[in-house]
Amino acid sequence: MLRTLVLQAFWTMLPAYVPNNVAVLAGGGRPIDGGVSWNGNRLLGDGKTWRGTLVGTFAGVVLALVLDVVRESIETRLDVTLPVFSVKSAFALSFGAMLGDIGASFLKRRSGRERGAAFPGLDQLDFVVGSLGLTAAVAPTWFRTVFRIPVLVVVVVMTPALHVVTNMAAYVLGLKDEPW
Ligand code: CTP
Ligand code: K
Ligand code: MG
Repeated sequence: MLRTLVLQAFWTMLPAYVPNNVAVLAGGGRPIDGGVSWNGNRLLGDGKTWRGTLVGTFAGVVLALVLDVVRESIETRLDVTLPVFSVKSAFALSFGAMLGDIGASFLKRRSGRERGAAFPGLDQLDFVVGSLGLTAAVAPTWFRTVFRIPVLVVVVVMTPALHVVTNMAAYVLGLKDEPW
């Protein structure tokens, strides 16, 4: 029961987990805010770039479509029912995750935090809120079918833990400047 929920939650959220990590690898180039400041602080900062956002979003969508292709064989192997991603849901999960992270940087700058500063809680959940929010908005029927309450609960509990572990790993591997 819990095993099924964890597998379903993880599978469904993979297209939301991957974009921000790909952005770390792909980032660089022109910042989205074009260097503009507001009340003495950058609008978003140099850590939110067009390239990171585009490549990250694209990676999430491609991943979802690959998951669709391998779904049936994984279902048989793991004896679990897994959701099918539509292009719309794939895009919303992926781009929503990037939007949530961008929104968090906007809030960090408004509270005077420099690029890279930690904002515990927000750092771990920004992309979940963005991802679920955008998906609920643009693919409401898909959202209601896939994100049943128990799945949502597992997503909200499991994601911060996964976020901490993956960012720690990226930091140890020298891919990220800070472990959050
Ligand atoms: N990145 C990017 N575009 C994004 C998100 C991330 O290019 N939309 C890249 C940037 O190189 C960024 C790195 O991924 O520095 C790490 O992402 P993150 O930790 O979210 O950014 P920070 O640099 O820590 O900036 P912030 O304080 O605004 O979160
Ligand atoms: K972040
Ligand atoms: Mg950071």
